[in-house]
Amino acid sequence: MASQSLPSALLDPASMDGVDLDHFWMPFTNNRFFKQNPRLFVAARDMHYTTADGRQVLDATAGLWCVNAGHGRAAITAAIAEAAATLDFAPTFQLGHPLPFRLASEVARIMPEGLDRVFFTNSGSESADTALKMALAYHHARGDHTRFRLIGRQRGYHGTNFGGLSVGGIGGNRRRFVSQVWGVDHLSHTHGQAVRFQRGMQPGNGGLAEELEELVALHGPETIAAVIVEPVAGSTGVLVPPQGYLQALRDITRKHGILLIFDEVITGFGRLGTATAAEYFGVTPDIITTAKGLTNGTVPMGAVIASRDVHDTVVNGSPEGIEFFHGYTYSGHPVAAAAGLATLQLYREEGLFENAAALAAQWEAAAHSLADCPNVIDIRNLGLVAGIELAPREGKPGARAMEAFHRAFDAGLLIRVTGDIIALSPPLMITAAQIETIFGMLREILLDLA
Ligand code: PXG
Ligand code: PLP
Repeated sequence: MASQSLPSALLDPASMDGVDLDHFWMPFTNNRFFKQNPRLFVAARDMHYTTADGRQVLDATAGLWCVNAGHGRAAITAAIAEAAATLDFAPTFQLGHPLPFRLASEVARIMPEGLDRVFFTNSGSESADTALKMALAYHHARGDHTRFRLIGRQRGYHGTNFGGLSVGGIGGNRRRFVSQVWGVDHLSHTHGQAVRFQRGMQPGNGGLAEELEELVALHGPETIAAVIVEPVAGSTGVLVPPQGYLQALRDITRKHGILLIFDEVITGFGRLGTATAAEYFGVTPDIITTAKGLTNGTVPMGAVIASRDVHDTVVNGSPEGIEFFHGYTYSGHPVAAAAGLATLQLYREEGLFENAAALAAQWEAAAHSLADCPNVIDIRNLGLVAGIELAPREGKPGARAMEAFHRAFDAGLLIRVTGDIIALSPPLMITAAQIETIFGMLREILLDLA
């Protein structure tokens, strides 16, 4: 029965037997360095990973901003196993099954008032491209055929597919891929150089949102379909918006008939202590994109939540037949939808968003306690997110933070670095004591780092 014993040996994540590092071309990785210096996790439970050499590593990043309920949660893994055993796959093109309908209702329940039509994807990148296409479809259905421009923001991250890449504003991700979506423009990012070590939101909007009026004047409002922003920019290194900025964007987009998209792939599902950043800031966009925390990172899935108006305009305003020519084989996949249902239930039962809100002030104080460490040039925070910016080493941008990352890993702490910025975003199940541990360990590392 060799054919039956084979899979479990292959699937054992705790065994390095027969692992060859050559074939997996790793994403966003220095492959040549990694394969000389591999760092592997083999298990995870609650707030900790276990490494291949048997050490515990405290997860200060919720994996990649996605494991909001903590690792290895039994209710979620049981739901996944049951769904896989009961209905492994069923199409959602012209057919259906109950799970994505149930999950869509549960997602709609925690979205801002009026946003209750849910389109499923498999990632944040697909969510971004889906939202942009929805915006184009919306204007088209209204007979507004000249609105094709999409506006993003410098330093924005909306994934790596062509749409999200085009509105995104991270040069390194874009430069080698010349064939991008046409007609895109960008707002300035929101990081005021003058304001450093600001706790929470930056004061004053500084006229940043009003730049949108300039783009409207430049291109003509009748050519602009949508503006997409992360309410708090995550991937680029935690940029918190100034007070009033998002509301001003809302006012200007509404005035000109432009749709506003919040990319909440990171901020969605409790990161700021509320279900969405839209709720946190009290500003309701027309479309919200999510992924990551929707399934607690267990099964790939994203969701794009549209306003009733956007949905009804596209669905009722299209000719007979398919209304929106878009979708993925796995949109509403049963195993992912089951994971999503169990995840949302866990967030609710354990009050995890509330826990994040309750700990945000302590998190802020602990993060800013690092202000006196050498080479720390800025600290930013909101909810359970913090960015700690280090001065770059002369001629070697990113090297200092990367060394901090390696030292932290070896000391038993998982942090995330982007350029010379350390980004922290722990599972929302974190305790007050674990917050002190994270920043205590970071202090030791920073004090010792040249
Ligand atoms: N939008 C936003 C706002 C994101 O943060 C995506 C879209 C793309 O999601 P997918 O699932 O396609 O990766 C993201 C993802 C980091 C890091 O280290 C951030 C992301 C992904 C991986 C690493 O900051 N954000
Ligand atoms: N490429 C080919 C050749 C396909 O047939 C399909 C789907 O049928 C895709 C890409 C898209 O795959 P997905 O629906 O998983 O995004």
